Amino acid sequence: MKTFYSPAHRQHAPKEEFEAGRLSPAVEVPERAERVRAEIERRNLGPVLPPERFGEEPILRVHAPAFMSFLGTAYAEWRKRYSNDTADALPSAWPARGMRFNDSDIESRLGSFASDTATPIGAGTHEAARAAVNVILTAAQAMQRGEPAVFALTRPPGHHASADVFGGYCYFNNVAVAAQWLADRGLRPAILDVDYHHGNGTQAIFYMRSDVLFVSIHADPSFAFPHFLGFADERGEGAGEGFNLNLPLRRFTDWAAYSVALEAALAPIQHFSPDVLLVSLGLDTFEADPISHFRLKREDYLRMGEALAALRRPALFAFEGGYNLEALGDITANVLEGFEAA
Ligand code: SP5
Ligand code: ZN
Repeated sequence: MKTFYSPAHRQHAPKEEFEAGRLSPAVEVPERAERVRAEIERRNLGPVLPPERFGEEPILRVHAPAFMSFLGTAYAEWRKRYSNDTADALPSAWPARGMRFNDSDIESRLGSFASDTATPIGAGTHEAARAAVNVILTAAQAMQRGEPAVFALTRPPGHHASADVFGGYCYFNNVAVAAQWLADRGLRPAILDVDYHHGNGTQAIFYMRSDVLFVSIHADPSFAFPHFLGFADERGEGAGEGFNLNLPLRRFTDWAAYSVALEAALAPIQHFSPDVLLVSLGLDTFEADPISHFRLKREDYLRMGEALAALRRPALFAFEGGYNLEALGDITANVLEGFEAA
């Protein structure tokens, strides 16, 4: 299987996130993608290839122009405002209920476009996020040209970003941009999101649409991030009704329960009959993930890959979350290898 990868991701190297009442070391760090690339090379899973450049246009098919330009200039504006401070940009105030929309300065723009305090914008964040989009679009192009399966080693991740909101370590929604790019070329995409956290951004982008199916298996938002979306009664709206499926699971879910949910997720995908399956591949369902609470073991990821292969559809795997640096390469490669072996 071909892997698409750009070293530009390293320019996004957040040091800290504000979480659980304190600044703590960032978990969404460059080493994540480097570990995965190293394991893919070690196992000889296939060539690791650089992305092509696709420009802004495919991003603007999904993201709002004001959001796009905000991400392009946010760090420079932040530096100008706090010239002696080298800290990454983080919001500290939001337009909550009863307040007015305002985007007249960098603080109000950060509050207007951000959903949390864990997604810093640093000097290289925009460049890295753009490279991740180029990585996944190059992978999508390979699918369009007939590749049966590809891996887009996207970092930063994307599934928490909506048309005009960044958060959850995500800036541009890589998978949504790729799905739209494929749909624009007459292909029928379905998205399966297996990250521990609900893919709220992806869901929001396609919620009113029947041309892109979105299915997500994740920790129940009644106790897990993103807290405000991802419940089972969210089934799509208008033309999109019935084209959104959420399968929230309890704390400490193991493979026995997870695999039942996975089969339940695959049935509607089979019925939708997509030309391409995009997998938002989060690996934070691992038993020793530092921020999550499922209990999948290393070998379970081989089974996951095999289960996905049973769909007999072309598949684009896109890297999302997963924070256990020591296991990340192994469990990611297990999914890809399980898929190829089946
Ligand atoms: C792409 C992705 O996986 N984003 C996840 C963002 C989750 N951010 C908040 C997680 C809160 C977890 N709290 C655990 C306490 C450990 N300090
Ligand atoms: Zn996650």
